[in-house]
Amino acid sequence: MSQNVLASSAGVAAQAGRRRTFAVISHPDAGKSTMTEALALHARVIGQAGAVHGKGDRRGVVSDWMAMEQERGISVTSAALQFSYQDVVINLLDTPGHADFSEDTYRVLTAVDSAVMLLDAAKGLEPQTLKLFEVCRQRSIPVITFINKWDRPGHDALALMDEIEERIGLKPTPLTWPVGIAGHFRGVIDRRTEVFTRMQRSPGGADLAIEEEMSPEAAAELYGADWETANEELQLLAMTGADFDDKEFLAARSTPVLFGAAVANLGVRQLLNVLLELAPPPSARPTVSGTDKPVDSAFSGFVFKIQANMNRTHRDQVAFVRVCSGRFERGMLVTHGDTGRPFTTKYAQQIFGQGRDTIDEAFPGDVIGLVNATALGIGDTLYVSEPVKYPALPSFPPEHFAVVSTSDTAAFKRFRRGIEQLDGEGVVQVLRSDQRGDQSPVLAAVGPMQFEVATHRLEAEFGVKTQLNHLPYEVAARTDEAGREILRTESNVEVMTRVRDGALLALFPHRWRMRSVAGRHPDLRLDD
Ligand SMILES: Nc1nc2c(ncn2[C@@H]2O[C@H](COP(=O)(O)OP(=O)(O)OP(=O)(O)O)[C@@H](O)[C@H]2O)c(=O)[nH]1
Ligand SMILES: [Mg+2]
Repeated sequence: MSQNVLASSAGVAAQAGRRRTFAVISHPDAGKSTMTEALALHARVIGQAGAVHGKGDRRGVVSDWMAMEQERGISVTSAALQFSYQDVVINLLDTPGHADFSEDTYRVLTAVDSAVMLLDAAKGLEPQTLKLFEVCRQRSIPVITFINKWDRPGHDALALMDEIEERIGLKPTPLTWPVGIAGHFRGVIDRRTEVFTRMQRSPGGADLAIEEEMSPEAAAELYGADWETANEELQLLAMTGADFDDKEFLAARSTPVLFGAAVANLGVRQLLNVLLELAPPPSARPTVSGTDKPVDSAFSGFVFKIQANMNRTHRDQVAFVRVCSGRFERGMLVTHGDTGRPFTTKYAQQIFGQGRDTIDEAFPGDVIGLVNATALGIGDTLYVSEPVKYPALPSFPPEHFAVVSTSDTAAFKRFRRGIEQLDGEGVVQVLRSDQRGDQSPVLAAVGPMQFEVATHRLEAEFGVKTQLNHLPYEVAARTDEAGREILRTESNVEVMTRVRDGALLALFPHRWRMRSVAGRHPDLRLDD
């Protein structure tokens, strides 16, 4: 299904220069997985969109490989795809839009050099769009905006530009401009070359769009009022100085904008070309010591995701590593920064949704899958020669808590293994309570959908039916042994140990309850 695209020869810097590593982000349902598929189709990796399972069907989306994703038609976990296009190696990360999975999305954003933000033309800016734009701004991640679903009725194009500028404070610099309002998509004018490309959905929509460059006269004749409106809008844009500026884009102060419809492959080629032309290749990466690690120094990388049981024939655990510097060679002995132990990388793979191929080498920007790397945890650094440590990955305070248990005593070993696995992947956090004992671990989540994924996977992958008993807590704060003693005197408060790192967490029903307890015990340590 996939091809090994990691050609050798040229030096590391040159190899890094031909990588584009980006995440596709947005509010749920804006079309990220569809766009992922469309981009891969375009690069001719997949013969036809959806060809993996059934024609043009949403279920065929390669990046939504998990059973639950296919059943529900939503992404619950991020997925990596690698493919080559022209002379460039693309590492694409499709992220889940739902806020409950935003920890995963934010981790992915630490592993990319830019992001493609999708906006649903009919919905404009949605809550998750705003949050994600803000994260990108804080982290100085350049964002390319794609106004999607232009094949359906939606907002006015200029109004969308105003919304981006006013509500996000990011200057939109459209690279293409649509002819025809949302729902009457005729094609786009390239603002830099002024060339109009007429676009039509291929019959059935599962193949590349049919494109045709057309002279202004022919377009005016064919599209009359639509053509005139588009040209008036272009004049307005020119007057407001909404022109692309490389520096502003790379500093995450402006965002190039394109229009299209991923489901019909309209505007996808233009996006791919913009990614090649404008998205930044990997560059020197900040380390905790304060210095930046140059891409052409010795190999280093970090784990940003762990995922097990990706398909029935590979029931193993994969650690996803973003290569930050140097040349990676399969089998090379690297140091696991967090333990100082040597780690052999015999089973290195290129991941393509659920599929995978052995790879022999990789370069900065690439995402590699290390199979059965059970010693590795999320956020761990790997390197050769000079020690290096990359910053810790963002983690969110949990706000939902539930006791998970199984009445199937014969399955208890599998239950334990499953819980450990989900903890390692960060699907949920696992807490241990002295009162409740080992049989009844407590799951902690940022959002309740994480619980659904956890119980679904315990059943599907470990064969254990479980029950959840939700706990009436909404806030967790770090405390210490002395704090545990103090809190024994308080009702409606429980202290539990986070299994992953042994941290003691005090759970409160509300923030005000936490404040009132803290007020009564000035010596109590509580950090949230
Ligand atoms: N009309 C139209 N529908 C689209 C377009 N792109 C995607 N869709 C549809 O929108 C729905 C959601 O698409 P997805 O690709 O799953 O959206 P997503 O952003 O990956 O969703 P999450 O991963 O759950 O956040 C599906 O029914 C798609 O077929 C488009 O350009 N036009
Ligand atoms: Mg998706």
